[in-house]
Amino acid sequence: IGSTVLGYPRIGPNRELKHALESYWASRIGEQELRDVAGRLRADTLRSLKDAGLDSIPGNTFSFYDHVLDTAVTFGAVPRRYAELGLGPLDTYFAMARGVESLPPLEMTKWFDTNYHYLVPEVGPDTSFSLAERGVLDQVREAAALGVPVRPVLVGPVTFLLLSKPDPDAGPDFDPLSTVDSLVGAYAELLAELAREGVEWVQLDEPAFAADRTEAELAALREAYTSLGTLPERPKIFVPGYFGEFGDALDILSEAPIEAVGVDFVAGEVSLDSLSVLPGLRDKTLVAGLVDGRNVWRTDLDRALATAATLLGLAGEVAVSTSCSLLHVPYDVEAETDLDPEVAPWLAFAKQKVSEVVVLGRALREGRDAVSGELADARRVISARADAERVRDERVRRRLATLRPEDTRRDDYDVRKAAQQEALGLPPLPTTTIGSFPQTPDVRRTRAALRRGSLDHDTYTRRMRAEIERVVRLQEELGLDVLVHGEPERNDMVQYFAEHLTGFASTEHGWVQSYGSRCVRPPILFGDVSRPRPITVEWATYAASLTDKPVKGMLTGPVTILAWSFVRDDQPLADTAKQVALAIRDEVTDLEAAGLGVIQVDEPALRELLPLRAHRHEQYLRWAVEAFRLATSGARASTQVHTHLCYSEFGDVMGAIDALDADVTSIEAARSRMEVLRDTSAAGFGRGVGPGVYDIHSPRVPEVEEIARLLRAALESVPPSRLWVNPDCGLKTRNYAEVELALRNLVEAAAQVRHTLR
Ligand code: THG
Ligand code: ZN
Repeated sequence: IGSTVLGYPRIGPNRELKHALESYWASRIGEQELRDVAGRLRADTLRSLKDAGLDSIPGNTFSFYDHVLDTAVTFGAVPRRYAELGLGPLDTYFAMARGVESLPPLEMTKWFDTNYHYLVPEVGPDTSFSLAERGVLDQVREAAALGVPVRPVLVGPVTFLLLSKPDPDAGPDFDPLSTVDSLVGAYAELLAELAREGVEWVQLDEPAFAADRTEAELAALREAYTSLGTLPERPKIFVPGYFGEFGDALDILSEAPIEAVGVDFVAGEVSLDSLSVLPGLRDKTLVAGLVDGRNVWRTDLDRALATAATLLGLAGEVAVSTSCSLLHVPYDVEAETDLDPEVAPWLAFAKQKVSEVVVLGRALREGRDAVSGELADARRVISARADAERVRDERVRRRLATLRPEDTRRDDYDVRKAAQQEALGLPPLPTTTIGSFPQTPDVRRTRAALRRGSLDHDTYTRRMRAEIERVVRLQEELGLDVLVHGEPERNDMVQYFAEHLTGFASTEHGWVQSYGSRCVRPPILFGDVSRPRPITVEWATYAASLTDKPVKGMLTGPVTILAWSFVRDDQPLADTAKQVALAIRDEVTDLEAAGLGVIQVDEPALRELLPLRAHRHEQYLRWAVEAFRLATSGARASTQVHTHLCYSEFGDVMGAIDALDADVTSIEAARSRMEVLRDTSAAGFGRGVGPGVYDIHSPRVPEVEEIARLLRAALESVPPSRLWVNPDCGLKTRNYAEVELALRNLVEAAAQVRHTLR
């Protein structure tokens, strides 16, 4: 394998795929035009990987929407309700991804601890796996025709089943993993066809084994690769596990009849001792993931080579790669013309990371002298970054060093509750929204014009104020109790704050796929963080000046800012979190001083950063909770602190949510029918809680009676004095027509249920 990468971005250097997909969905272009764009993107990727000099080039890295969905379709796991729509193959695929009018899409959830989302396959006792779709083979042939033999990449069969959920008709005890033999049989069919096509290597990713796994799951891994390894007709098999330590899975794979295993040396704390006791590795290729596939810093090549050198005696062959797929980083630093010139040389995006892997591969094969120039270059950059004054701000460090325990503690909740009731005078079951209102094309255009410099600042402010006024009037007219300004000035809740804090750099083209055609541009957190001046105060106070109702100030919490940024790797995440927390704390203080009596600090990514291995949970949750409390504990007792969390899997972090000590917590719950409330009461949660009663992920407008029913269900576990009424999440992706109707129903439902309380 020599030098390789585990995967590559696919949205296009200028988001060509996004634009083509959205045009296709809007019927502005046809299927052939979409396929042509896709073909050109694939060809460009192959050419650039080949020209860079990689020894082994990954194939099948393209996807129209999601690679887990591709795997499901490849092996025939298309739920009947989608097949029965009678659409062509591509539109059936998009129906699973996005839904159609009559049918919601498959569930979507986070890909391990990343900000990428995959579609959750459904598997039942009747799912019959087979090689149902031959797109993988098409991509292999297409690459061969371009003179680029590839190593097709697929999600491995065991990870695929571990990411799947039982289909709606499966019994309560059904475990998707029980179908592993049938799925492995389908993979075997594919492997045989790939071998006949002349494919030398195939890559089957098993990242699910970087998390804790049961004996039964490990046994399934052993059986799957024993069975695939002993097939009479197959390519060589390479199985990487990434996003953490491969652990027991590595023992199993080192004994399995396969040819290569991949280990993540960036995210995983891999001890050489643990590798040296694996005799099975001695006749295998160990693919060392030495270049960080998820972050944007230039690699310390000397250190990577030192690690590689220690591996040489342990495996039959040592190859080098990225730690995981490059899907999680942008394409090319060179495309950035506005990057901070001191920071730019410290960075490597996908294209630069490919070059780093190539250099490492040559150093291993030909000796360090063959690449001495490149190594010297990297050394210079690494030491420039380490010594840069820009990275350190002594005032920030002094402030952190002098923090006291009381800086993360507020008054007792009883005291706060009384003070807030006095200050705000809210009714039982108060109504509010999560913060953002629909982002109209007009608002987007205004922001873009300011950025381009084609709109002066005063006109921009005037237009934003007009939008805020519209949103405030609408909320007053609807009769909501706690209003928001609607966030028209924000593109993305993390990007916006990063643009206003020191220590962050922003990119122009650094898009990373979040799901389907949707992308984010993670900011780059390179140095000590501080807040030079107030960020949101101007907008929030303007909104407050328009109404007698309480207005809620809206901030993003430290954990979420870290989770959705590229973070520095030169100090513990916990320290970086504290710095961000102090910056948010300053904003809380200023909002409060400006008269805002309610302040929300969102932490939608709290669950996302939870480490994959349970033994690391406690430490993570400790600093995550501490950072939130540091951000919010400067607030007076009479100031009501809210937080908001997305995604339903809260079970693991319920204790931590409680420990945030927010006065009010709003959570996604509409789709899980208030089940989440049982978890909150089980965790002894004793403060305000707002289970979402309007699912904003769907265009459907809930009826009054439906919302009232949810509220009555909620009242079974939460007393009326603590229950809030709000949508599931921000409204920015919806349109005003839906939102107005839904909020009207929400206010009416709250009124009806309030009435029955007397
Ligand atoms: N911000 C960031 N990460 C996120 C979310 C976010 N991860 C989780 C979740 N929210 C992902 N959801 C979305 C929803 C919409 C979009 C992206 C991620 C989206 N992006 C625009 C697009 O692709 O056209 C671009 C947005 C922009 O102009 O900045 O619509 O909220 N960081
Ligand atoms: Zn949300």
